[in-house]
Amino acid sequence: MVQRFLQVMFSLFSTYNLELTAAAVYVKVLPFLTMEEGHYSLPEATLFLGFDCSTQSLKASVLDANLVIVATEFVRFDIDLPHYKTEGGVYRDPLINGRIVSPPLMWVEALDVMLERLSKRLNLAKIVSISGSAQQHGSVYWKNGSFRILSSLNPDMRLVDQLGEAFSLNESPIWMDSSTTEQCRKIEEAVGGALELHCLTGSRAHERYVGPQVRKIYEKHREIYHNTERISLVSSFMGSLLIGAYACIDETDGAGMNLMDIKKRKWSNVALEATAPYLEQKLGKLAPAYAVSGYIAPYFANRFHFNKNCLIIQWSGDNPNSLAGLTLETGDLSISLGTSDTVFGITDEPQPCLESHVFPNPVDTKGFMVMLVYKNGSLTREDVRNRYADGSWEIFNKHLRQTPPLNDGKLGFYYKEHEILPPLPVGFHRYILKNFTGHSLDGVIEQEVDEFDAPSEVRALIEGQLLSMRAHVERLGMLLPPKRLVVTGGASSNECILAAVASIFGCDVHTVPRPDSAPLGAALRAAHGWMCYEKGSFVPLGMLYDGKLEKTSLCSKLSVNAGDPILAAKYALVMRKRIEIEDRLVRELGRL
Ligand code: ADP
Ligand code: XUL
Repeated sequence: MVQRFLQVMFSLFSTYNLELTAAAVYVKVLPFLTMEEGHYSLPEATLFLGFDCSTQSLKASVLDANLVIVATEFVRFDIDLPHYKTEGGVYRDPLINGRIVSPPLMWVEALDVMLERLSKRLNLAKIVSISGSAQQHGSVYWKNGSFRILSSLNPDMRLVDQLGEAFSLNESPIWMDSSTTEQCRKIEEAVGGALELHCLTGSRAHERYVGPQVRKIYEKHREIYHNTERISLVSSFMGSLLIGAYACIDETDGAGMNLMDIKKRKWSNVALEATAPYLEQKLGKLAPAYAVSGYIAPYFANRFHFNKNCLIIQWSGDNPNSLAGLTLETGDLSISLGTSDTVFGITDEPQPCLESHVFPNPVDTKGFMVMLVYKNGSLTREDVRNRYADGSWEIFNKHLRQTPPLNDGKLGFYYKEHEILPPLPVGFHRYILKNFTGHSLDGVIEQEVDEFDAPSEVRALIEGQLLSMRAHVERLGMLLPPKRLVVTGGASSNECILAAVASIFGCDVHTVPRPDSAPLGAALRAAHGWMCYEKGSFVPLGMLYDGKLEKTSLCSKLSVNAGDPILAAKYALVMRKRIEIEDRLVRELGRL
């Protein structure tokens, strides 16, 4: 009875946008949390599930009560769901420059397939809470009247067979999209400039952010805008499926929209007005990452035998969840080498810098996460691998081993996609630094060339990507070398790339047991949200693992020792030259 009452309460809270805090509806219906040697112990035999709905796949990691991974699973969009005909999980519009989208129904079906797979391997009834990560900035448009479909799912049918008509836009703009440059400039102008918008929302206007995307839909497809009752981020979309109601947008992921007042963690009227009318009602409320979104919908309890008490904790972005899974502290830095490359850390006071993205700290009630983002990450490395290393990571690594550090002065800029940082269009630019001795830049001149030999291409790509990161982290004023540098994401399994990170950053490089830290972080946040719910208020995340980190799957290990400091100093010189060339390219070709 109590359970049913709470489910109804949660549905009502989500539907009518009432503020939902764990404390407000706190009733103890789950196993107890106990305090032991400075940390909280989760109840024996409980499991915590974390998802990551990323660009190319849906992944899952399951943690036990000791925070040890007991299962992982993934559904690859191109391979496991070939009927959507995506490439790398996306569609690139051949007619509209920079338009990159994904079908939201594919994410729905991926959840069907994922749960079918997990239910064959695990007793899902043991899962007490679920959270998730998703690619940031993607947006989903629910058609007027879709709440009814979402809240009355039939457990005898798959989700995909019930939600086909739920969207007013069947192709969701995603983080790779760069088709809204015009809207970005108009929004910045309306709020008083790029820096003003950065100070207000945490970022200048970015093409992939939801605000510019919504403004474009309002300007160009007004009927779609008016036929939309709710706009979700990919994160809150997936959370909505699990609770069978519209989930709030998480404050951290919500900062990636150019719509939220970063200091107040509330929608900003100024930014809303600069974007589109009646927007706030379509967005619903914001909620902190540790909050409960609701109980799992009866659909999942009936179809997959989840416990009806299973809590859904707010989903967040993949980068914020990685930060959680890597247990980052102030002074640490993480490099994530996934489909996108990102560099992020935590700070109390972010510097106003137009290149950075500032979000509320995803695992605390105060402080900020600061991040740099590159669109040309793994897919560009794959492209160069396919062109110059026969499509093989082994040959790619052989090229890296046989070329000297600093690449004999060969520098490359590889943009297979329109880049975010710097804002340059598609194109490859290659230079050879003449007269470079490694001691100073005096007399060094760059000569543009068409192509290098294959091994040098590979080294120029990797060194170029990492030098850019080091240079822009320096511009941000973050601690370098960091206290701890942790590398994650698919390419962090490549030891040659890790060795290049150690040489260029001149510090030790750490990794975590698995390269996919986003689903791991989500599973940890599921446990954290459950713990806060149990306590009836926010509890620091560290209370889950302080003093026992090394016994968990969260513990990072030293993978590569710091490179030679003399070499790191030489890289610093090349980095200065590279930034000079980059600034010039931006002046000549950039989208500003
Ligand atoms: P996502 O952003 O979709 O979560 P992942 O973190 O799962 O991406 O990373 C996927 C990418 O990892 C692939 O596109 C692939 O290029 C890259 N990858 C996998 N193995 C290697 C390797 N040995 N060397 C370099 N990159 C790799
Ligand atoms: C972050 C960003 C990407 C996506 C990739 O701002 O755009 O890292 O989150 O999934």
